[in-house]
Amino acid sequence: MIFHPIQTEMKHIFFLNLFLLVSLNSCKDNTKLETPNIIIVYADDLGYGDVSSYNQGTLNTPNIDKIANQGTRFTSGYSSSATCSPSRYALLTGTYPWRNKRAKILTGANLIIDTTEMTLPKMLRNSGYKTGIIGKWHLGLGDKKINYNKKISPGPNEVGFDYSFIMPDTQDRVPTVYIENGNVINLDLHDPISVSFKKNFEGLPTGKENPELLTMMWDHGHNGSIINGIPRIGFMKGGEKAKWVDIDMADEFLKQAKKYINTVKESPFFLFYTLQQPHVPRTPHPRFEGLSSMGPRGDAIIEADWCIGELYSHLEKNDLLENSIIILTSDNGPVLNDGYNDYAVEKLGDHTPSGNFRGGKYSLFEAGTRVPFITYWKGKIKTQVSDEIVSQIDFLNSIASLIGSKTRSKDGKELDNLLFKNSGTGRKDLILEAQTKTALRSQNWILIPPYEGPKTNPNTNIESGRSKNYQLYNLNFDISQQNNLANSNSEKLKEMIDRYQDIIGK
Ligand code: NG6
Ligand code: CA
Repeated sequence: MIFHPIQTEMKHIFFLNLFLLVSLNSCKDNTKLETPNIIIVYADDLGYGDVSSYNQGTLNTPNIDKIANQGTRFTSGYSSSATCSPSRYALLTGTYPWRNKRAKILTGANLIIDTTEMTLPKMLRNSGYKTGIIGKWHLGLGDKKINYNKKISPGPNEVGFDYSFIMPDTQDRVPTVYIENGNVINLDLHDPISVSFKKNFEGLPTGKENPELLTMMWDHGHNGSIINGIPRIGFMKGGEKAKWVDIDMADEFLKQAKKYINTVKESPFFLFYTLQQPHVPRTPHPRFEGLSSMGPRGDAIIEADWCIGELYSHLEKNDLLENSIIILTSDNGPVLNDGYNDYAVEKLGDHTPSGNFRGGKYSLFEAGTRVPFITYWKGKIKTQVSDEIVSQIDFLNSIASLIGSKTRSKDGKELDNLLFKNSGTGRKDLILEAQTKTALRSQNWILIPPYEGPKTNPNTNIESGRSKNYQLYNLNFDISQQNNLANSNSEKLKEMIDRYQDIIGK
């Protein structure tokens, strides 16, 4: 039979349709081929008890609760470290931070992720995703002395992100400028930026010498350059037009996040939305002032909660909720006085940022790393509470497994069933880290090996978790780690030490 041109075209359409039908069906059967958008909302220093759905504190976070109440809320979800840079390193690489000597709190440092290392955004990009980070970075920039007046590289764009709009380190560290794809926003070459963490630039005021210029007083550290009335860590000169406005930071990151979603929504995308709240200096926009009655720390959490609600509505308006996984968590536990006198301690009232847990940010005790941890996927993840042990270090492997990528990291587990499919079990063991010291959680037991150093940091008033003796706790009966069983249960102690040494390789 001879086809006329029009018939030939119809034949093509017929076979094309048949092909599409077959491939669609095979997609349906093979759930591995799902490519939902991945959005990780990463708060900075948000405590387990700061989120009201965890039923611990007195703050109200209705927008996070709405997501938690339609998703899986993990009660044993961990960050990999009790401080920021190591946690972020582990989340992105799936490698324990104590394996990388440079994964400590960074100040003006160079990039600590090797550009040849596998990362979550690289894995996703290799699988056809657009990848973007908006918010705090704090993983270092460049590979030699950073020149902020030129394109800065390597940075997020060299370790897997197609797009980056970042605050380089923290809100309390200079330079107080945003960097988009390696370029300082609003850079004026007639007013170049210089940065030093050693000494001040001649003639410029500092928090230490000019307290009369401050709108927020420092308590410990934080007495370098004054920017927007706030004294910072380090010294900065120039870049007047490029300096961020602290009270607008949350709105700026949110605006950029929405803009990013609008740009990439036609393809699968990964958005790492890394909020700056409630890290110091806490500078909620005036419209949130007073809403918590806990001063700037509480107000900043209300502001972060609002941002999360706005992001959710934006996804909803764009019909993206069914096809987007939202993960909400925090980089480390809470701290009240982290260097500024902002009344976080005085105005706390009955609120308990650490929940029932002992310690806080910087601590080897539970509150250092046990954080809010919520997964949401409309129509897929059920409303439930899970007590299984999960860690941010598992994101890379779990997401890879979910989307059918073969990439795996060194230390992550494939917990995609548990995180995204309402079934499966979590980890048995997890190494916890705080300021380069490590501990082991194994099932419901905690082992903290002996460490030198102060028991409590006099500035933050947080217990470090360190002791000259072994500590052994059974979280089943002692969630607040009050009864050290190291002496009374030598058998368990030995088993835990062996397990710890097995993993840590000592
Ligand atoms: C500490 C800062 C603290 C905070 C922290 C980093 C002082 C005295 N303290 O060195 O304020 O910036 O670094 O926090 O300077 S993190 O959440 O990014 O790890
Ligand atoms: Ca942090």
